[in-house]
Amino acid sequence: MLNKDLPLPLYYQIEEYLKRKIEEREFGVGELIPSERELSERFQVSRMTVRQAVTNLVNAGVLYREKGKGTFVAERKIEQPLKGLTSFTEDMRQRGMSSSSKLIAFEAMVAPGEIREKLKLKDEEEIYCVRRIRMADRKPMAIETTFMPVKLLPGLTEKIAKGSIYHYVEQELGMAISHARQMIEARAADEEQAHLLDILPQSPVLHIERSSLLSKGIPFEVVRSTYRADRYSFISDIER
Ligand code: 16G
Repeated sequence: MLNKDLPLPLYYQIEEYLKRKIEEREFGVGELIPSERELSERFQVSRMTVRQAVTNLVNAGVLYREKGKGTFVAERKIEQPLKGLTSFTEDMRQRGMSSSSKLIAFEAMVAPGEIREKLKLKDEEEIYCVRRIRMADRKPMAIETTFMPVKLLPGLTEKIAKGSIYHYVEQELGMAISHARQMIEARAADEEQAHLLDILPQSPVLHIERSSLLSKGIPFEVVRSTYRADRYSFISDIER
């Protein structure tokens, strides 16, 4: 029951109630939750209040709506620790999920200015531009555009790019990946990203830019990724 004397808004208390039911698996993944009418009767609140709670949970990726059908429990988000320089393939394997990639672009080109600077290349040096949709258990999670100097990975092929690039760099080429700097920011999906990620345009996404170095401080990749914010959260442990 809701406590009207608490200084917590009623919609917030309903959100907590729904989250608890999901955690206790009373409402399982993919199951329909009670309708707005049922919830407003159960809690003796207006449908506006219920709608606010449900909308907040939809925006947080806990629930999803299907037109004409109702509101359902979403799969749990992938919680990605922000430590350890890991690859998508490793991250998925660690979770017992399958990883695959849809290759949407693979080309060699002269590096555009900004990328050239980040990869510390000379004017005419070429890069590979690899664009992949990264899938976990066959569902699209992220779009990743990777720029790598051709001179460091001269034998890169489409087949390799469909698998793990980190595996290729370390196991096949014997180079050590050692360090990366990463920036994460919130964005809204544009039409193309939404189409590729199977979400609605303007849905929240996480834009990540990673620059990675090999052991001697040699830059080997700049990666621009767009992650589905309803499927991913990034977790860091912090100490004081
Ligand atoms: C991760 C990295 C990406 C890297 C890729 C290699 C982020 C947020 N993540 O997706 O930078 O290029 O792994 O994965 O940038 P792979 O070895 O499976 O090809």
